Amino acid sequence: MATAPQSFLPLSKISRSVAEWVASIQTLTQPEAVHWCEGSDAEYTSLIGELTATGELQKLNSESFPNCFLARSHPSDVARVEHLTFVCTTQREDAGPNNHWMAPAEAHARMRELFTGCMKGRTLYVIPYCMGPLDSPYSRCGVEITDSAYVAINMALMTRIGRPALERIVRDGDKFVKGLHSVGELDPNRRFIMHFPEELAIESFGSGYGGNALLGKKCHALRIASYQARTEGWLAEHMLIVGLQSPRGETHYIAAAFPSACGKTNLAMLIPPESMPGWKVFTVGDDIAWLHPGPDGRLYAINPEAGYFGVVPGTNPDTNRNAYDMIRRDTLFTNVALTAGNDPWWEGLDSGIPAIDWQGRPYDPKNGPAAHPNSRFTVSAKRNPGYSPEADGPRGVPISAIVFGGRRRGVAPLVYEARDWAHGVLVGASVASETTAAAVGESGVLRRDPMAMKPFCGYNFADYWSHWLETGKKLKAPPRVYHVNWFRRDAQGKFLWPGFGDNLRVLAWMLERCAGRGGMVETAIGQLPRPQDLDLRGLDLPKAALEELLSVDHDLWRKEALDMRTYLDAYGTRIPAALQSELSKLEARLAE
Ligand code: SAT
Ligand code: MN
Repeated sequence: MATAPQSFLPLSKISRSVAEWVASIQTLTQPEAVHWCEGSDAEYTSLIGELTATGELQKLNSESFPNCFLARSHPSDVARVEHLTFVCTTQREDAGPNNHWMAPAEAHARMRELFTGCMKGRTLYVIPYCMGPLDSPYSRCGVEITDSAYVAINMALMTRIGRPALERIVRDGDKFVKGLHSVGELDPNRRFIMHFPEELAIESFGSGYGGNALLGKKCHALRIASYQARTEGWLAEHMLIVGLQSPRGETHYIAAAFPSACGKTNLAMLIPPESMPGWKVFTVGDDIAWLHPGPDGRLYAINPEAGYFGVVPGTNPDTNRNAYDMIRRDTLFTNVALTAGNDPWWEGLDSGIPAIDWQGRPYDPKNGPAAHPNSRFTVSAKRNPGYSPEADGPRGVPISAIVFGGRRRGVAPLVYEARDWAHGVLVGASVASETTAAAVGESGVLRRDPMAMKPFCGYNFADYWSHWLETGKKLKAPPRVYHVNWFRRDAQGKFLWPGFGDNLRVLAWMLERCAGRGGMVETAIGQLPRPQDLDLRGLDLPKAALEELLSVDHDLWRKEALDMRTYLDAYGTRIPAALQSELSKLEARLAE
């Protein structure tokens, strides 16, 4: 418990180990000033004021977008940089073929050189944060040191920061993740995001953008936490958590993993179609889930975050009414365009005209989209009209179904159900998806992205799949496992499924299955709904489209299984035998 006198202590006096670490970083980076973040509203307002004064933030039209601001990042600093992101374990094999690896001593030496004196003339911000509700046994804390006030205000919206987090660190016995960040000179040639899972440490230099710089998010809550989760017996996953209340009044929670920029925020905030009256949707989280086997043998989830860092383009009243309303106040926008009236503008909005593009130039279609395709909003989850009252609960929510998905033109049907947990692990491990603008590199290239964790798993995937299989054994009532593909296209390249709110039709079938009611047909890849098993009332979907969406082409799937085998081979003998055997069983079923 936090003791009353601590509330009066200066932040620098609450935890001796945090203070000592801060002092050592101060010596290394030589900042002009040190600012310990309290986490108060007044502090947020004053940081915003400072950033507006320097021009790093621009106030938006305060009538249409009250308390909203625009940040423009350096044009070469607009997404995560996977090729510069490293997992630094003592043994190379512990990082696995899924990660870039560097020996810890070499990584520390390189980063030391970059950090030496890098904060001269700047302010060092100390941001104590708690990932998860402050009173949850499942939450874990960290401290981010940064020289970016933009990072500080984003962390204030995205996590629980300040004094209460620091008090929790003391209650945790001074155990916390040390995250050191500097924007440096924003030079893409002097940019590294290093993770030291064995030391619970992160060192990030040279980028001010999202997942590279907000260290509580991908760096801590996924890469470091996945490693920590394996040793402690839980799972840190790239999953949204959504509660669905059926017209019968039953509420079930689903956790769903999709790669970045594949619609997790939209699914987490889904608006039921008018033709499905009586359904209610509650958001617990939109990006990350920490999953724990609970005392009753079910799997429980908390959202370690407290806000959303969502993709802006495409957000409009038809695709996501709640998100559209949510970001009309108290929101930070990064890399969107502006109208002449100083409103934010992005592709997919049905009103307004862009006047200034995301780089601050007069808008000219010759320069590409007005808003960057990976432009983002940062907003507190409390602004979401569908925010679940359970999201702040310490025990988390019980998960009935786990969903994996990717962005695929073909092969994967609209939905299928795994035969059991072990088969579900293969289904998750087989996720493949076309790349998006969330990471630097070519978009639209198909790559394997197991459990949507390719960029985020802090250790060897082979060990990670073993851990998944072991976790299943601890569950008396494991969630059912599904795979979905909202992005299947016809021969002309047109999407076959409307997506967005209509995805509820697929989720509703899953819940019927979980309740032991939903119908299905057995196929080689798993169980699929028959057309009559889906609630399609009010949806104008051509019969041929539905048939294609629910089809399983054995020739294509044999190729898929072969490709999966080649992919798994890269992991050598560490691959769990149970996963190999699930793949062999799939191959045998496809050969029949
Ligand atoms: O990594 S970010 O936090 O910038 C966003 C994402 O890729 O999901
Ligand atoms: Mn994500």
